[in-house]
Amino acid sequence: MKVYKINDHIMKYRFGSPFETHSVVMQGELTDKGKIHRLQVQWEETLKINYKMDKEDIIWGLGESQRGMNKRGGIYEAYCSDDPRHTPDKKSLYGAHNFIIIDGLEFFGLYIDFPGKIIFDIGFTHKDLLQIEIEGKDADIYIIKGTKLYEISRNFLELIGESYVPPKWAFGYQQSRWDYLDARAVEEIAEAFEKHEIPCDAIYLDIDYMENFKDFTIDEKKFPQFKQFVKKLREKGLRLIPIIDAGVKIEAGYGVYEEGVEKGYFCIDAEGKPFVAAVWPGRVHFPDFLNPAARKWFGLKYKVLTDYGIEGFWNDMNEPAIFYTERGLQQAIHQAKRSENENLDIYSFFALKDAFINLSNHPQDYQSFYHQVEGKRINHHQVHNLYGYNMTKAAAEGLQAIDPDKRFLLFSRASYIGMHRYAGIWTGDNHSWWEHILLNLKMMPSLNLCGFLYVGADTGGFSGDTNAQMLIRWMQLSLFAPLFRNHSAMGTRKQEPFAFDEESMAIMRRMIQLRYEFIPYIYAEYMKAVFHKGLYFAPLAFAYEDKLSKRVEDQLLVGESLMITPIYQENAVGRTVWLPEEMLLCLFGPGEKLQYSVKFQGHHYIGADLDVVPVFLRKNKLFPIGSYGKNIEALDHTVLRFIGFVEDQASYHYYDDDGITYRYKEGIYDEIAIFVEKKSDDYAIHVKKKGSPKVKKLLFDLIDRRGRILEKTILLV
Ligand code: MIG
Repeated sequence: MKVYKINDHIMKYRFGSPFETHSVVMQGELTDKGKIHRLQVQWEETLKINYKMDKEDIIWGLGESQRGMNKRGGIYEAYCSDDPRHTPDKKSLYGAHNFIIIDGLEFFGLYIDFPGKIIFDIGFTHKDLLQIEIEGKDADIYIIKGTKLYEISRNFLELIGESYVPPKWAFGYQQSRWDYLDARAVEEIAEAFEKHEIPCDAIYLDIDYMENFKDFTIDEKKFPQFKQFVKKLREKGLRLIPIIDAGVKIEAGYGVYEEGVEKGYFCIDAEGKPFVAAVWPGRVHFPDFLNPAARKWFGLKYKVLTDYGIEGFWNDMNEPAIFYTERGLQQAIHQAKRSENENLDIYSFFALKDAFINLSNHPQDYQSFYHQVEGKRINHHQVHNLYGYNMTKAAAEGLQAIDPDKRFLLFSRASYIGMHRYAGIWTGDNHSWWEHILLNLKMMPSLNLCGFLYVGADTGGFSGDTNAQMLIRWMQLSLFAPLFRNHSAMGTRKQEPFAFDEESMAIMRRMIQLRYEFIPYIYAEYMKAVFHKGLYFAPLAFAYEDKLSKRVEDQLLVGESLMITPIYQENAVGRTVWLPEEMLLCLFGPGEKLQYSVKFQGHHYIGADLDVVPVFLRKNKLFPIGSYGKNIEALDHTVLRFIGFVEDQASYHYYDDDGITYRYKEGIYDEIAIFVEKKSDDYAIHVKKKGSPKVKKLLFDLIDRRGRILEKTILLV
């Protein structure tokens, strides 16, 4: 083992010679200070880490995974998986995010940089034992210290580097469905948004826009004159976001396939031939995204679409998902033939059934292909978790080369820490289940902790049928998520806002309008999280250290000022909430007029009919709100309203920038520093601007502990 000091808070312990994942951006210096204190490490066939947890210890982290924000009690597997049923027993989802914080008697973060499989048994087998088994001998282990949860997360986020920043329009509402089969269908959706006056920024293109599911092609029959089509929608204020799949179709005459074979850019099998798997288009090859040349080649292919005017992409099936391989298929067919004249009993029947069910994403298939890295052949299974990450890195680098100053929308399904610097993620194929609203809520802060800030779930649920009420309640959570997208699967009930009755649609319209009204806050808080290595979504424990707050699993802090308490039970007209301190309850509903009430610390039952979003404003904080518009570009922020709950003094940093370039990196952005001080019966307000903010007038609704509202206006000159 080699020990490196990264900085005053972070130590790295290197076992063997790990595969370079590029997940961290800090190197550190070799020191001779030995042993990982606090952890028991066994280095044999595999690397094992054991830790005896205290009774009260809470374990945060693991990004995209099942169960609670507190991971204790569960067993998890870091192995990017395409599993379309996210039931609570599932050990892995699409991402591998190996960062946890141990919060209790001892207090530290633990990051395991290892590209293969890891089992995190967090008090599952034995309630007090944290047992981590790394399937290999070569790994980097980081210990991250801090005296507060926020410090540990900040130190970790510094270690892994600045998170991806999408264009500002990507904070608008986005409509998707795996069912918009041709240009006409897309146009109908666009027209419906216009007709019903529902704001929207983007419409998604799922696999059907491609010609026979071939990446970087357009089906000209279904989408004739694509360039004009993109332009036409753009004129309506909408962007089109096409999907890109990891598998490249094997088809003579298809350029991407032929070039890939010729240049040796695909993963290979044991004999050195391009590895064959089957996904959408039938047989495909997988680009070898660990090979920099292949990455560059694939990344530049996105130009085919950017040349049509496309400004955003979602990368799918990049775990990579495998429907079947020839090996598995032959085996299953063989088994079926053998069973033909048999009297199938419980064992033989299930064996037959399983032979087909287990065809997809079979472990043996992941072990039977190879990457070529710096002249070495590496079995895919050992670096499995880097695949989607590097596909997305390829895309990000390609897009950067295509248009260096332009921010593109980019998010991926599979991921590994490090990818957060290049793109966001969506949380994959969830269901229209009430339980998944809650799962979505719990996952958001865990993802932020692992660097992924641009995140969101398929609002309304991907699989299964939603109803209007579920979609509305889900929107009430998603309207705070950086990625607010409604997406659903083919064959399920339609779930665009106008697919329901008038009354429900009106509520959904209002929810989406609220999203646009909150943009000044959402965008500022997102960008500040990026710059200051903070969390956009955080568990209450990150701001309140009392015992009760640490255990709250169904409320979230959003940015520095807000706490949200979404409703996730069918037919509920309110819920119980825990207030760690006195807060201001703001009820956002159908009308313009807001209802405020001051709530004391403690448990409360809060009424919230279906058309009402309860939002809590923390004490001595401000919440900027604008007016809505038909899309992000149409927002008029010359007037902003600041709601303040001020006991003695409050400050807020409002941030904005051009929303489309990286000029903010050179310090070109707008800022308004606001400081409010309570003076017996009045308030003194100071504002200071930087840059040239569009805001000219600031309206204040200042509320004190007794619930008295004072309105003030400040002109910004
Ligand atoms: O397994 O492209 O998660 O969002 O609609 C289905 C079709 C393949 C999975 C994605 C989903 C997308 C779907 N894809």
